[in-house]
Amino acid sequence: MQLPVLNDTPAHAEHGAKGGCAASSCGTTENQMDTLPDSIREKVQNHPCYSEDAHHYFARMHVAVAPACNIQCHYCNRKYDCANESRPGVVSELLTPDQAVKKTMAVAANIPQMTVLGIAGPGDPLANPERTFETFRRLSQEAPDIKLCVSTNGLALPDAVEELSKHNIDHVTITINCVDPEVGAKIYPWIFWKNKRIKGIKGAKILIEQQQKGLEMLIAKGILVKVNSVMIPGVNDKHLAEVSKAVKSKGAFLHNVMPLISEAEHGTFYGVMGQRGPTPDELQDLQDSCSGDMNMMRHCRQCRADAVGMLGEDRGDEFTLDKIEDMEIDYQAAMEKRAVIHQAIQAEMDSKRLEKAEKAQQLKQEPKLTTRPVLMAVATSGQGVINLHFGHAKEFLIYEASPDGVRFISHRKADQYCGGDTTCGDGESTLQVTIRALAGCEAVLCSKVGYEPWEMLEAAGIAPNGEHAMEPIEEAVMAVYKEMAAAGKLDATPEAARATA
Ligand code: CLF
Ligand code: SF4
Repeated sequence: MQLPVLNDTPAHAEHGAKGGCAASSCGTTENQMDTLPDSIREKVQNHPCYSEDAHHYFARMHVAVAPACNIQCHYCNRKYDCANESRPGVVSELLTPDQAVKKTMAVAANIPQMTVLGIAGPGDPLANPERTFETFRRLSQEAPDIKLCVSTNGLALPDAVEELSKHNIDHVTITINCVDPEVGAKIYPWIFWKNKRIKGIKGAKILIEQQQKGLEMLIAKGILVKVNSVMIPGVNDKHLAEVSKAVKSKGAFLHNVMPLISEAEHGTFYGVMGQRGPTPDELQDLQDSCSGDMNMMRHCRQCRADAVGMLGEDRGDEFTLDKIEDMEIDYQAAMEKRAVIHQAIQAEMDSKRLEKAEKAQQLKQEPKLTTRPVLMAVATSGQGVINLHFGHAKEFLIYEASPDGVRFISHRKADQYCGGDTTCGDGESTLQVTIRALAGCEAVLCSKVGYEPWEMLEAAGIAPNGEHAMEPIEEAVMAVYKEMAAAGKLDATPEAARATA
């Protein structure tokens, strides 16, 4: 069966978290998927956030039904969506539960790959329990094939666990930035607790206790927990490895360390105070150091509270309230169609997983290369293959190739070069900005690339490569790596150099 194309406009966009996946740790990888118990595999295999693999195939959507919040984070300006799960500085359209249900069913019928509905704002979903649970209750009855997911700061979590488990919610994200109230007091000026505003260390201590208690209660109920942490240099960066250990020991499934984004124009405390976010290298180093303790998510796009589509793309404009009002949805028929498509995608993923395992076996049989690792950028609109024109990419996935194999590292935003604006402020062309975003990469793999970008990429030391169109990403990256090694373009690793000295 031919899998449907997810979007006829080039996919992907925005959001600057630095990711990184690997054979070792990025969401749930293919290797790990084989070792998971069936009950957990079933929960993660089509969840685009909990499985790095699934995010190439499946989409999610959020409905912004939860306006209020019960704490204050120094990286938040309440004019915008909750920054614990969303990119700071965006405003989502607030929906009633009824509108949210309609919108979800309209999206599910039109984007059959949409498997997960999340509530992640614009405030804290559990600080708005009536609106949040009304939405979940109706969806679990009216659209039972959609997975339900929620993201919370954790303050009200213990009181909500029972209700969450009633609505068949298998996935909960808690944002845990610290397990030490002294660190917490630097992040949270106050919490609103039992009708009082509680400030400083005292407030942070209550928040941490509630988060940890909620985590334990969810695990006891068999609900999968992802922990988000915002990395704030000089505040909690040194502390997050401890957070990772602590949440893993309690049974959290995945840790998603996201970069602080603190633009002054967002008007947050940190933004105004000039608190910087981490550099991509700092973020990756922290993710790598935490990954010894637990699975790390590296493909997060810090979505808006009303995001629709594949991670990194936003198709919200196709589902505005006036548009869904005019849509006639036969959800029973849509569910049948969705089931067939999900099965086909799953079969394709399984067969790719087998192929990949075979290739990895073959690689082990070959004489091991001793060349240094190389970063490559890949243009894809999904399905795990190189299928996007360089000029249509709004983001590139970054992979590292080394003698040990290929691992996903992160994604980088690029302003669309063809069909988009041709200039971005500061007199730089969009193409120049895109090429700058690819700094550190030595090749870019895409389905096609035009003459002008080809020349500019080469001049920037990035080899353009359109020879692997429609090939699986990791295979193509390894093939290019081997070509570079065979052509003598790569130095030996320091270990190999020492061994031959
Ligand atoms: Fe949404 Fe979050 Fe559920 Fe995913 S997003 S509530 S777990 S369905 Fe995903 Fe978006 Fe990152 Fe969130 S990429 S911001 S981790
Ligand atoms: Fe803002 Fe979310 Fe923090 Fe509430 S929990 S203050 S909405 S970032």
